[in-house]
Amino acid sequence: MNIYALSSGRGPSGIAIVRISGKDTLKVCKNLTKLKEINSNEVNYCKFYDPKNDNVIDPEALLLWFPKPNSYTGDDLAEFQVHGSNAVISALLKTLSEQDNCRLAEPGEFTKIAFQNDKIDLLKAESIGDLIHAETELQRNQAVKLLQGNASNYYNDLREKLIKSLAYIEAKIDFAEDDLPEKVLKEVQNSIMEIHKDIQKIIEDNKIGEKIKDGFRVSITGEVNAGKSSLLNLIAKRDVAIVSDEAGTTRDVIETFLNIDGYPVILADTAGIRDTENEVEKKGVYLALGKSKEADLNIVVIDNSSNSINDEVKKMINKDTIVLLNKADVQEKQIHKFDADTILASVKENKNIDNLIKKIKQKLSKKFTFNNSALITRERHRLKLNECLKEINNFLKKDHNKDLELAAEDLRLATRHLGSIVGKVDVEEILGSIFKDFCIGK
Ligand SMILES: Nc1nc2c(ncn2[C@@H]2O[C@H](COP(=O)(O)OP(=O)(O)O)[C@@H](O)[C@H]2O)c(=O)[nH]1
Ligand SMILES: [Mg+2]
Repeated sequence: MNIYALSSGRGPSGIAIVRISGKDTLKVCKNLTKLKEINSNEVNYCKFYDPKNDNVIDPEALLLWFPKPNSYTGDDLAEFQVHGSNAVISALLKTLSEQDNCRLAEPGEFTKIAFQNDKIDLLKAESIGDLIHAETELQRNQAVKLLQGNASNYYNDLREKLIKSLAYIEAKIDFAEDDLPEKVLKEVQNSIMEIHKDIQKIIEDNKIGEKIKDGFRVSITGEVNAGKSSLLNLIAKRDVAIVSDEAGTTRDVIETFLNIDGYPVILADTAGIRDTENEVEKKGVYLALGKSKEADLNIVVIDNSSNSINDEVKKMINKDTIVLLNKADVQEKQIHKFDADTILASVKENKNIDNLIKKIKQKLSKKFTFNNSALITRERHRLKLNECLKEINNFLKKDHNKDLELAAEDLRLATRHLGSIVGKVDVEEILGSIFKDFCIGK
């Protein structure tokens, strides 16, 4: 079967790219362009026709032809660059659908085939997905590093060390009678303990890789009518939340994804904290407290022009929070003091909000070390590493003079878990879940 899809975004655009991959690619190309000769790995200037009736679909187009195995998928592959109108794209896709053995690709199918043809490993496949979805500089940088293979190399090295240790142990089992020096076993144990330490270190990374991929959670909480929703709208540069001088307007949690100076942030506006008899608002307050608990950073907004502060809100303030004393346009003197980073500002007049943004970045970068080598970017990796650690622990607990064979099995399982991160073994079950998040055409 040959697969095809629009690989660029939906039109209208200057140029659209349609891809086809499979063993009949060249035949289809010739059929649609009427070219006798198609040069590989070169730009072929051409027209696209509907071979059914010889109607021209696009009179000025380009065709790139990559014979296997030197293509993205590892199979024969071609890319058509046509004018990016919806009508041209539709006509071309329809014509392709009428060719023998051609069907529309599933999401991520080109990349899945690349993986199956050993062009890329699983981590690379995932990082291609991350690069396509990257919205901020941090996300792009992380995806680029993964795509260049730094995590793959790291895991492969660890895995090879495990395999080497396993080989020694197997030799010891097979040649029990012979004189393998005692110190070999000791060395194996030391090496495994090193690996254990390395993996432990990767796991204790404060989830930085996942945070960069999915966004840091920043929650806006505080008193009613303090200007929380106004703040969200100002930072988001659009009206996401309803602003009103009626207290208790916001009840649901309103989240918006933002690029704050390169940092991917999911900013949440929540209901103001106060005692209320209204059932719906009560639920809102409950949700707000939950959000602030799970947030990576809390911004507590307080009306600087009001004299008293709600006790519940006071309790939310600590060294990890940022206090935004709002409405400085009404009261320019700071009348409340806190043992926390405090910014006196006016959302209404957009005064000092730039300092709030700086503070948000500062707090996040202090809490999370951006050491540029995040290795875990998905829960999948974390699960596998934990399983690997479990097996290593089982190995280390055993009496190697007695239970060497059972211990070897622990190591084998540990190796398998580590390998499945990169995609060395047992991958079928995880394939589906990885590639389904891709777009069609990639
Ligand atoms: N004077 C002044 N009013 C503000 C400021 N920020 C928000 N407000 C007003 O305060 C009221 C409550 O704002 P809102 O954003 O809905 O507060 P929330 O209940 O905390 O979400 C609205 O009438 C806003 O226009 C500010 O910096 N200065
Ligand atoms: Mg509100």
